Amino acid sequence: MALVATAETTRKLDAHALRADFPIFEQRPHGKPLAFLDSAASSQKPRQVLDAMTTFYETSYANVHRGVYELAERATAGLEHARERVRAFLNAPDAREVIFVRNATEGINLVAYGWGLKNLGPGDLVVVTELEHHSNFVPWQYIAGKTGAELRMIPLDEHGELELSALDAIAREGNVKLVATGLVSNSLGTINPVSKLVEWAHEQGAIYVCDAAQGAPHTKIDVQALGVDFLAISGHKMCGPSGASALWGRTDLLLAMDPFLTGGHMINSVRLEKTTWGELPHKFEAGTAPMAEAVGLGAAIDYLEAIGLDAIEAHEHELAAYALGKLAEVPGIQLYGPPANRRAGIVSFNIEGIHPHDVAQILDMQGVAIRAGHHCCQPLMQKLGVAATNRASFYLYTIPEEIDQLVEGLHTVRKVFA
Ligand code: 7TS
Repeated sequence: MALVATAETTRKLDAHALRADFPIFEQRPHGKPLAFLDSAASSQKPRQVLDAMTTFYETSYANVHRGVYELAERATAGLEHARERVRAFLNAPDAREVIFVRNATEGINLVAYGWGLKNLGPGDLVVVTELEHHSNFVPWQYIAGKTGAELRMIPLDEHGELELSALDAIAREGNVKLVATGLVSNSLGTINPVSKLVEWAHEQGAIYVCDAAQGAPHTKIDVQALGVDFLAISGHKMCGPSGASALWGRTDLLLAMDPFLTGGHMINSVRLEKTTWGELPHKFEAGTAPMAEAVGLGAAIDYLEAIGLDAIEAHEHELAAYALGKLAEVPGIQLYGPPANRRAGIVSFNIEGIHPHDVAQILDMQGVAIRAGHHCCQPLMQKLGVAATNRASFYLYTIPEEIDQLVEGLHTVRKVFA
């Protein structure tokens, strides 16, 4: 098949060639080529990332920030180089604003506890959307409950896009203190108008928290251009290893916040009467850092930037358009979410009369890995009126043949259940 090149695209990636970087594709599950269509849950890792981590373990491993010996200094330099790579990736003003966390969930919880507990109270509103992943919903619901603040949801329209006309009515209901939304929906692929949301949040005197777990792998992020106050990324969804992600926050906000986790490394001085907190970013990095993992994340950023985020984004749009077109030909299919040009490489669907788990299980026998369930988006599932969907998600190494394999697999699923 031929993919349609978008007019704006300057660089085009060669997914067939890039696959050679990913050892996982060497295997043949159930004797079939692996069609890995679950990158939104976690991406595969290129050899470049695995090698960077192995080299770090083999040549530069020691605990960071503590030793005066050369090895510890080299390990510290590795970690701090990775921090600088994340800073540049997000165009953050200062590397001290980049805090290493285990995952995006921890980054969002850090803000919920560190900022929310201190700044929210009765009469305040925390605004999220019906699209949110539980990681950007439950922490806010929980902290609102603890502080007496209330949660409000920006509703979705029939395309699965935010109904911004609802914002004024929300503002009339109370004191909007915090707005937290995703950049890209993990279920529908919807790309949210973050700049508009930031502008509205700031007009209300609120801060804006961006869950960029799905946005960062897909599109170039510039925290200064977006104007966000906090932004969480998920390293394992953008070719990095599990265990190292980052939260970026504005210096003034981070300085005024309470720490999230306390203990070793995050202190300035510890006395019987009182402990004082360390400088940024250490105040928020209690305990031993995910050192090798952070080095892996830095290598993942090198890898993504060498390909080009613009090329990755264009590739995903092409795949989404191709998949939506091919899937629409499957009888009894219900597709969810916006048109291809307004979504990332994520497609959710249901096949009439067949439970998503049955669909996914039969597809597995054909080498096709997709996800079935609520995708940690139960409020969205409620809105769609379903308990679960099937979800295929794409990344820089996804090739159209994998989508063909999915569509063929779905015809088999229908035969089995006929
Ligand atoms: N936010 C969004 C939008 C996500 O998609 C996810 C994970 C998270 C936050 C949490 O990220 P983590 O780094 O804490 O793991 N999404 C999914 C998914 O769609 N299927 O499995 C995990």
